[in-house]
Amino acid sequence: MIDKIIKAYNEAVFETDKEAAFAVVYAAMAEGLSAEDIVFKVVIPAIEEMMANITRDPDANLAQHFMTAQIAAEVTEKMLEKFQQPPEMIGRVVIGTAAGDLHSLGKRIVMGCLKALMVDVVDLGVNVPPERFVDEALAREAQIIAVSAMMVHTATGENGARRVRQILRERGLEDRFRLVVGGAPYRFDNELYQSVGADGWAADGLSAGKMIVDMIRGMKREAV
Ligand code: B12
Repeated sequence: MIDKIIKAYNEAVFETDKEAAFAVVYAAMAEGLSAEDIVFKVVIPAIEEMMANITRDPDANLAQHFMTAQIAAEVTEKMLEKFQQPPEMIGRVVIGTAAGDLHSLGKRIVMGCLKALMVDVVDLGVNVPPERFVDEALAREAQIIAVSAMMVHTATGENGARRVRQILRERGLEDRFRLVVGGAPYRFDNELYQSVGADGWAADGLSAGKMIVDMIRGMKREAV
């Protein structure tokens, strides 16, 4: 039964048909599949398959990429309400696009993947001043500050991740938060994240989600 559901869900996602994806999910629940199985056996593998397709085919359709994450986030949010035991959220991320940068699609894909991986996400939007990343991370008790930047000057400039790192240092908050970055400039130069003072980077939404989950788990282990 599960194979049939996975196939139908993947087809709906491939067609970027959110309604069809939800119809598959609700039909599967009517047949007895649990909300937990839908998230962990259907939704997350679908993101993995889409990312694998994109890696194989650099011309893969952006709409499919985007909608896979969007549908994953929405299905996960609905399923969380139906989990038998309230799921333990792994941690919290504040995410935004660097000051001066209005590109939002990559960030939204990362958010979709994080939600499907049980990470709470606070979306600060686009064009976010560096001080706000830090203030919100403190106010929301996040573990991770995530800065998306699609342009070279917003990735490397003085008002992006570099400044966030400086503020963390000035306020003595470096032990409290990890800083992660992503976006096209980091894909072209895999060492760039270090020169802007970040603790990590990832090339796509799913790797971003997994890196952040590992980082939060590491922080929790260190705190024990
Ligand atoms: C779509 C797009 C736009 C759209 C944005 C719509 C939107 N709402 O996002 C619009 C039309 C608004 C736009 C505007 C501009 N754009 Co534009 N845009 C693009 C384009 C074609 C695609 C970007 C995109 O969405 N990629 C798809 C997503 C899925 O990929 P991604 O963002 O890299 O995200 C993935 C990973 O990087 C990672 N990731 C992303 N964020 C994060 C964060 C973290 C923490 C982690 C871990 C991972 C991670 O996971 C994501 C999901 O897998 C790129 C070209 C390109 N091929 O990259 C140019 C591009 C980025 N734009 C560019 C430019 C110059 C501009 C403009 C200045 C154009 C102009 N003259 O007005 C303006 C800038 C406006 C501004 N101030 O921001 C240049 C930047 C050049 C440079 N070297 O700096 C590019 C590279 C085009 C080019 N070749 O010249 N743009």
